[in-house]
Formats: sequence, structure tokens, C-alpha cells
Amino acid sequence: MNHPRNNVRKSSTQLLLILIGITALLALSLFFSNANHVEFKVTTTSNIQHVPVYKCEIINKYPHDRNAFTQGLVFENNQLYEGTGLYGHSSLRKIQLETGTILKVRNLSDQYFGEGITVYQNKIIQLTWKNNVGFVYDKDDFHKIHEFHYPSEGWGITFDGEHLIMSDGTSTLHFIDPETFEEDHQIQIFSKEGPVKNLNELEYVKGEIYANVWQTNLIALISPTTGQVTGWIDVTELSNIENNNPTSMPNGIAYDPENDRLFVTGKLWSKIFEIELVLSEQTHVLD
Ligand SMILES: [Ca+2]
Repeated sequence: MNHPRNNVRKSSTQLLLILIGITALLALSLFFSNANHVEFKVTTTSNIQHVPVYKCEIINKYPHDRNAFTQGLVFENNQLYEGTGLYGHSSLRKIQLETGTILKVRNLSDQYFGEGITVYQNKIIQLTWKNNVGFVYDKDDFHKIHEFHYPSEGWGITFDGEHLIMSDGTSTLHFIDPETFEEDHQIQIFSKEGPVKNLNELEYVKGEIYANVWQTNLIALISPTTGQVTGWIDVTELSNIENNNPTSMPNGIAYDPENDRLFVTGKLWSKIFEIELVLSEQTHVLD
């Protein structure tokens, strides 16, 4: 005969087993739930590799000198500055955006092929292509303050609030101290297809680096910390308006942070376009 107390103990044991069973089921359920979640995350990560592609919605068009072989473009304090290239034609310009009027110009000596420009404090910095020298000018009167040197080619340059960021035609971006011009570090730029070479004109826009990719209609959006391309802007539509040929490719990105305006142009283009980005359904693969 079972003692009632034993029955109680037996019931308690059964209850405990049931509870353990329920707990185990819950744990398994949570595990599979998490497993699904993990799988979902993996899928999402995989999707991130297919980064967004943006098209351009034209907000405004402004005149641009068709003889300007644009290598640098920057907008600062309601003023547009442009650096132009080609031997014998290189210059630094201050331009009135609305009219295209050249308010101030400084021509470079014939031996220099001008490249990217950026503004740092009250100075403008301009690179040269193969001369391994950059120029620092007073922003207001364009007088040359000093020069600095770098070992690579000079292509594009921008400023992220801490470092000058410079491209050299490869997939490398150099982060340079704006006071000493010594390199702090560099990053390699890559997309799903591998390294992204020919990074040209640059602009730092809301925490990302925008870069024209030479000989393409593409602007790469780049994470300055990882070097990963996080998106593309396809400006083919703008190139088509300009009837561009291989020498008059898109080049030139400027950002007006006060009014959140993005400007793009190209070498020998007749216009500067103010654009907004519109998400495209296109999934671009860089050749
Ligand atoms: Ca720029």
C-alpha cells in the first residue's frame, strides 16, 4: 500500500518532470526561433552585399564652363570652388553657382596638372596629378601659403572634419593630417566584386565618402571606417544629357551641408546639377 505521502511525492515528481518537459520544449522553441532569426540575419547580411543603387532626380541646373576639365568641386559658405586639370589649363576658381560667373581664378603653371580641391579652415588645398605636390592657398585671395608633398599620384581630396581624405587612382584612400600633411592611415575600398579602383573626385557627405569612379557613370558611397561600398549613384542620365564622350566623364561632387544640397558635374560639362537620390530597383554589378 502506498503511503499517501508517497503519492504526493510521486505527484510532485511527475509535476516536476512535466515542468522540465515544458521548459525543454520552450527552450527548443526559443532555440529554433533564434535559429530562424539568425538565418534571417544571414539573409539580410547577404542582401547588404547587394547595396542600394540610386538614380538622380534633378532639382536644379546651373551653368558650368564647358572648357573646365573639372577635377575638384567643393561648396563652402555659399561659395562654389572648382579645380580644373590638363597641362596648360589647370586652375583654381571661385564660382557663383547661380550664374556660373568666375569670381576669382588662379592659373597653375604649365607643368602642373591640377586635381582635387577641398576647403580646410580658411584655406583651399589643391592636388596635382603626377607632380607629387599639393598647394595650400588662402581661401579668400587665393595666394599660395605653402606646398606639401606626397609619394602617390594625386586625384581627389575631401575633408571629414578631422583628416584630409585623398584618392590616388587606386582603390586606396589616404587619411592625412591637415596640419602636418603626414598620413595617419589608409583604407582599401571594396565592393561585392572586389577592390574598387580609379577612385577620383571625392566629397564627404553626412558620414560617408562619395567618390566618382573614373571612366564610369558611377559614384561610390563609401564607409570611411570599413572601406566598404554601401551604395552606388548611377549618373548615366546626367551624362546622357551632356552627350558625354570618354574624356568628358562625370567628375565633381560638392555638398552644401547648410541646405543639404548635393551638386554633381563632369569634365567639360555645360551644367552643374543639383540632385536628390532616388532609390532604384537596379542591382548594379561593377564590371
Ligand atoms: Ca568634392
